[in-house]
Amino acid sequence: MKYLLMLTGLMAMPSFAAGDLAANDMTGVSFWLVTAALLAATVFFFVERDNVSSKWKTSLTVSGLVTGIAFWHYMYMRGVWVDTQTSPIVYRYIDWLLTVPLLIVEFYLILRAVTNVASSLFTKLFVGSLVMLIFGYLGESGAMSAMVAFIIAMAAWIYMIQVLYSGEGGVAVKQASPAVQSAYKTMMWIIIVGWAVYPLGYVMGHLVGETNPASLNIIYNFADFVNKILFGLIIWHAAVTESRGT
Ligand SMILES: *C/C=C(C)/C=C/C=C(C)/C=C/C1=C(C)CCCC1(C)C
Repeated sequence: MKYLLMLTGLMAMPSFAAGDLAANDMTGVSFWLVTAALLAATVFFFVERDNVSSKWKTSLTVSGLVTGIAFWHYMYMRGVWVDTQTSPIVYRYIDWLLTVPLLIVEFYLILRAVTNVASSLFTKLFVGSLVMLIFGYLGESGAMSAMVAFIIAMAAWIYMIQVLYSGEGGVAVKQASPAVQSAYKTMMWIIIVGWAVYPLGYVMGHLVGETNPASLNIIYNFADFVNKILFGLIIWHAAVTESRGT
């Protein structure tokens, strides 16, 4: 209940966009849709903590924090978009800087719930994600060549996949319960296929022809929907299934 009150407070905040959303502005519409979905997901994850066993509660909290932090930034990002039709690069990367490490914590929690994991796994993923995001920002803000930044960020992302797939992560999960194993597999898909949508957005926005903020942002918004909300729902599903079984 207290969470609902908190969120109602958030919704009472003043409007963040000065202008109005145009009906033919599909990128703007996608900002609006994802903003609302992030708020709904945040309420859902916090309320659902009551329906899972104690070892899953932190995972749902982290999912709720990810969507909550993103909701906050989307309130500003959609305002920037509607007012200026340019990419809200700074808000976007501040959001990612907070939410990507939290998503990595989520991986770590899932593994730790079932087996001993080396904390070096977390460190490697954390460092990989920092390199990926820092170079993404440098490339998008024009501080360095968009192509060179892209190649370095791609290398960091591939390194993270390799750590999870063949490193500590892949080994540890073999001893886990079926529900955790399937959650982990789905999460691997999220990191490989779901996260691949971001570099696709970068390519469409920066590397083919003129800079194209409309394509870039509609793709990033879709990616956030998949990787923050869907990802959380997968964990929620595993948590509910496992909690019933015990
Ligand atoms: C909630 C936000 C998430 C999960 C953001 C993830 C972002 C990425 C996986 C970004 C990756 C990038 C590359 C792999 C290369 C080009 C630059 C980036 C930063 C878009």
